[in-house]
Amino acid sequence: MDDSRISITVCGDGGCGKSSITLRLVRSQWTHEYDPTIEDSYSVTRTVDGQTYHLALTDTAGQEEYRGLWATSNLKSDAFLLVYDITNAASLDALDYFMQMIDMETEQRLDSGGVPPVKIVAGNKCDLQGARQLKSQTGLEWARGRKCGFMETSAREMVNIEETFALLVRRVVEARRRQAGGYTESPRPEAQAVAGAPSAEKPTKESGATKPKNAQAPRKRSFWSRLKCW
Ligand SMILES: Nc1nc2c(ncn2[C@@H]2O[C@H](COP(=O)(O)OP(=O)(O)OP(=O)(O)O)[C@@H](O)[C@H]2O)c(=O)[nH]1
Ligand SMILES: [Mg+2]
Repeated sequence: MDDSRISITVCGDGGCGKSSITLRLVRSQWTHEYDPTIEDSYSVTRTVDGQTYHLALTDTAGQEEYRGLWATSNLKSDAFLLVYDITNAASLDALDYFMQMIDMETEQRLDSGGVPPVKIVAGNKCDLQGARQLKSQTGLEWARGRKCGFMETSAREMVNIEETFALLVRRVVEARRRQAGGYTESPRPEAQAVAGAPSAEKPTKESGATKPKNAQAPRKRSFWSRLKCW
């Protein structure tokens, strides 16, 4: 196995921002327009903790009418980014559909001694604070309960995009190491959740905060100090 290759499938409800997140990472591109995806693939290289990784990203269909076209090969990914829209409560419920498929895949891999897939939940559109329907705490608890990491992101304002993918990479590296060391049990929820998680909803305005390109947030910084929401 080539350890530098990591496949990531981006999934979630229609319109939650999967393509916007993916295009931000791949091309630093942003558009207000909404063009529902059927399926798009991208390759991108990133250096995380001094190691270069080749990421193969699959941006999948969220709209229900296109979900039937979901390739079963998407489930073979090393990692899943499960995206919801913080301004649309139904988009978090919609993640149950994807989570069920991923859980079945996880069981199969554990049964066959494979590496279980890494799962990170992203609450996107965190720039739209006035329209927020889901507290960060709600998303975090949803993610923790399902053994997923958690981030809030904004594709529009480029908040936590690089950080989310760096987290995915680190978790895949950890999962592979764990499996190589003979520990095949599913990772503990607390090990999968983001360190320094919030104890309560809090205002997150950080005016004048700038994020260096390709910034890798140091792990000791708190979740909230890395979460720059307007
Ligand atoms: N304000 C704001 N709008 C966003 C953000 N991310 C995406 N959008 C907008 O939300 C709409 C849908 O975004 P897409 O990225 O196409 O959504 P998608 O999840 O790929 O949708 P499907 O391909 O149908 O599954 C577009 O109009 C985007 O401009 C964000 O972080 N903030
Ligand atoms: Mg899309």
